[in-house]
Amino acid sequence: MTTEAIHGERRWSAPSVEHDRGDIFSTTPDKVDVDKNVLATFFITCDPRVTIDQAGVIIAAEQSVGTFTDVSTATDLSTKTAAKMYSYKYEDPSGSMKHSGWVKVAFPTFLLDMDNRGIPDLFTFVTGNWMGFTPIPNSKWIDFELPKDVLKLFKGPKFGTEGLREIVGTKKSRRPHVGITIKPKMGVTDQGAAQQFYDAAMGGVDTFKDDETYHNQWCSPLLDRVSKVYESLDKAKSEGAHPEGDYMYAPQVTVDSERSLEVADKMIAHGARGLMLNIMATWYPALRALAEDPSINVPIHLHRASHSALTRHPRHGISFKVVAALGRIAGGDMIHVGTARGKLGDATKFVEIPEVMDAIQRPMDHIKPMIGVSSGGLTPQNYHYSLDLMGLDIQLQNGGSVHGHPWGTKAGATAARQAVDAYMKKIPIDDYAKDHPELQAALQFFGQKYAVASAMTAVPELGKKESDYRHMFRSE
Ligand code: RUB
Ligand code: CA
Repeated sequence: MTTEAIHGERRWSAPSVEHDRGDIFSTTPDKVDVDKNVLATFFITCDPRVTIDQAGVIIAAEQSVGTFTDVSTATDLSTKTAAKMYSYKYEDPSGSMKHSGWVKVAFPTFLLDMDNRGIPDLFTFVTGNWMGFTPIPNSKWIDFELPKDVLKLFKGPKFGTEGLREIVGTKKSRRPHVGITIKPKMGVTDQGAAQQFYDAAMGGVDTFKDDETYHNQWCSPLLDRVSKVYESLDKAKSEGAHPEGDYMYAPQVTVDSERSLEVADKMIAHGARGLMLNIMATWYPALRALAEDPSINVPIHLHRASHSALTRHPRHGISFKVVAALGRIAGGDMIHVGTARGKLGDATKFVEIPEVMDAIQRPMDHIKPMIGVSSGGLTPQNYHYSLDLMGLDIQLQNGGSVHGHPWGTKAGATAARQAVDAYMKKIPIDDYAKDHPELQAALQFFGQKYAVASAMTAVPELGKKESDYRHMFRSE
């Protein structure tokens, strides 16, 4: 006896390995109304029983009105409420390998409640259950587009690239900003942090921030530190440091969401003119609450510690491009995007970083562009890789390279600014270093120390080419 005989007339069935309801859950690109659908691109690898177009149908079904079997409760309304796979492409262009590739799915906006549920709703629909599906063991969310009406619900960055340049005083020069992080990561007192930043300011650093684990330390209470750091930066300014503009120190406001506004308000009352939030730890609601609150009139620096747990696997997870673009929509003014070289750099970054920069800086209606923060084992010697890849609207975020300079923090900061000047003047850094002793010392010190590491990251892993990584990031 068939299932239909037992249950009566079949109205419609959810696609699964056995069923295929492309008639309900798929369409063609020309039939997708971009004003009425959230579009998402995934790179997937399927069980050999399933081709990627079937997988696209499975995704669209599970994330809208399908389940693993027929259900007697399905109505005509259910069939009209379907998400649809509208495009797919096999990874192997010859078509002989049909089990991995790109699928694009359109989620009708009437399914979502972005007005009230915002980005959490987007995640629930777009990544939902299906990324754990047995027939699709690997999947990566690599891109998305929101209709204009949905984008209008978000305010985006209050400051963005131009607002930050206004504060730092670089609207004319258009040079990259030089940032500094407290080091060591932990165990620095509030007074110690203030001293580090004073020295860095005297050497020419523009912006200052906590490290990702440094927050309200027993040896450095948050609010005391905010006051002390700003006193030291004001002192540096009164002594002639940073004549171009203002300072921005972004102390960390990565706390439970319901406390973020209260903590931020206190920080601002103690003089904070910037905030740092680890978007991966709080996720988007905390950011949006801060960014869209009228009382928070300072830029928000987005750290991303722990993003690799989600973004690093080439075939599974969520691309950092998606994470960063949502950070922009939710109101971050600057965001870590990595380095091509240095302790976190590898050949994948040469492909990934331009994609991320495009996501945070391309025109997007009223949503302002962000500054990309390049960080992780940066030294004056490897700045140019980041600058070539990312352009000038970036912040070169230093830690070890400045505090680890053989002559100390002030000389390290001076060397950092000299390296930026050399780049802006298009003078080879070794030539520029000849009459800039701090830079010369930095190049010698870090050149010897990291020659092996730099050489390793300069060579694509296991003989692979950059193009071998494209599928991780490109929509195709
Ligand atoms: C940099 C640092 C940053 C991470 C972030 O310190 O601590 O938090 O590198 O990396 P240092 P990313 O300059 O001493 O390495 O920007 O890739 O998220
Ligand atoms: Ca750090």
